[in-house]
Amino acid sequence: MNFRPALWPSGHFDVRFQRAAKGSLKAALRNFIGSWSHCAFLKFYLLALVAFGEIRADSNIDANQAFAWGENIGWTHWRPTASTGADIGEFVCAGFIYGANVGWINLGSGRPATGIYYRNDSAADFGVNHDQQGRLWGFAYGANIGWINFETNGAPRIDLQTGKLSGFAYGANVGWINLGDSNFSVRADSIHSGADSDKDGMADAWERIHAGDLATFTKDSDTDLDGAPDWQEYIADTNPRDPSDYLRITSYSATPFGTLSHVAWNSRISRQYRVLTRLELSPSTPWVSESPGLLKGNGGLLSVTLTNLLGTSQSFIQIEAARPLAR
Ligand SMILES: [Ca+2]
Ligand SMILES: [Ca+2]
Ligand SMILES: [Ca+2]
Repeated sequence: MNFRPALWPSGHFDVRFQRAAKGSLKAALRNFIGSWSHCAFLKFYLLALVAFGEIRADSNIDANQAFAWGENIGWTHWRPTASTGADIGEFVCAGFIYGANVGWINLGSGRPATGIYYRNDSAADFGVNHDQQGRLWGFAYGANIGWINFETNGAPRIDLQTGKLSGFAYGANVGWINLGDSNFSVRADSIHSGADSDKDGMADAWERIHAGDLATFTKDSDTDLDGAPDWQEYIADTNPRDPSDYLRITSYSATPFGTLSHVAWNSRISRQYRVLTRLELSPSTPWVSESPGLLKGNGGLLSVTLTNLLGTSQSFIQIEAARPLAR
């Protein structure tokens, strides 16, 4: 066996293993959008955003799947405009939801005081957090309706593969708000990594969780000397301070003549994986993505069975990790 960490373009990285073998709602929603989008309040609000320098990245909510439903408050729009709408991040959410009956609801500033998660212990540091694994928790706030709690009973989540939200948020003044079910859902097209202020390829929040600062990890550092640079450990969400934890193939087996090959590796719930193969390492032989494409991490060993290596004298297998819905 020959394990070789290797760089991979586009912010991914991989480990390689060399095998030596023989072998109806829509119209109503449009009307809703039309009814509020020209109101004076919205224009005033946008001007206020410009004046206070609060313009941020565009909302990552899909323009065609942007509504949640509250039995007591009707539809709420998670992307009232691209610049004001909700932003689902890897660590925190930000931006605004708008409901014709309840006004604006703030998901947070996008700048938690700790630089990681909102503490939700004061009006100066509130918002909805994301645990990197799909669970949403914390408080949103509407000036007209008070606090909206994203908590355990409502089980609010984002599906890391589809971007669809599900579960409920609860406000004492407005009751339950359904984020999505089999009939509709708010859906995010991407999940933002959050700030990378030192531009080293690692989300600042992840650096703070593992190092407590932004200075310890650099573009070239490998803090635990396990052969996987810190930035690669971020992409794979492995522990940059544990030399026994890095993305690697943990087992491989094949039937005679390569009829079936079985490969397994350690995975994280917060990440997705792709298996690629090639017969030669020459540039003219491209990596080929194996079915079924992106695989969801489960926190344990993931495995696939390959059937296309029959009769090859050698093949190379690569596991690629990626942040879910990365853009
Ligand atoms: Ca950083
Ligand atoms: Ca390392
Ligand atoms: Ca490590």
